[in-house]
Amino acid sequence: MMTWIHEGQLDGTGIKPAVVVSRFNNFITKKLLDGALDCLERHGVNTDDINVFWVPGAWEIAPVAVRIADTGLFDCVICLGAVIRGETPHFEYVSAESAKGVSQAAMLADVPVIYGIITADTVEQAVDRAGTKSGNKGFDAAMTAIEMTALYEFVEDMEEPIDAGDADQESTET
Ligand code: INI
Repeated sequence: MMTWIHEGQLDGTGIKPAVVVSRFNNFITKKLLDGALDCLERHGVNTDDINVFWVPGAWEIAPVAVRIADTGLFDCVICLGAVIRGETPHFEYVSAESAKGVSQAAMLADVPVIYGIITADTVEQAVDRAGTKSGNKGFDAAMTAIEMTALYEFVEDMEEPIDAGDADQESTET
């Protein structure tokens, strides 16, 4: 008896990522983008293979992400934005709908669509998550994208039954 464990490897060699990033609160989103690009490049992604798409606000991220995924030209789509609570209920709508939209895009797309939108009560909290106290959520989203791209590719190529000959680096026998 054996159990096969499958995990995507953190190797971005050869992958073609798209990044969708919103301009609203761009003092934060620029930092998220910097973090994402840093992560992609450190994990072997070729700079020339990265495409960045700017959109006005978090609301616009998911509709663009769906269309980008549908082109079939990219291996993953990384969504970056910053929704910061203000005095109006706008925050609730924008944060909830942008999260729902990215989730729907992820369900429908053939490639991973990764959620890297910060929702914060204060500017300080957003700053913390964009490269200061709490790391950089853009970097984290890019890391997730690399892992999920490898896992999707592995799952797509899987055949039944799995035997030792089918195993590659992503599979570990326990
Ligand atoms: N867009 C954001 O990305 N972050 C916000 O904090 C935000 N707030 O709070 O209003 C925001 N609003 C704009 C929205 O995303 C759309 O661009 C706009 O409503 C046009 O569709």
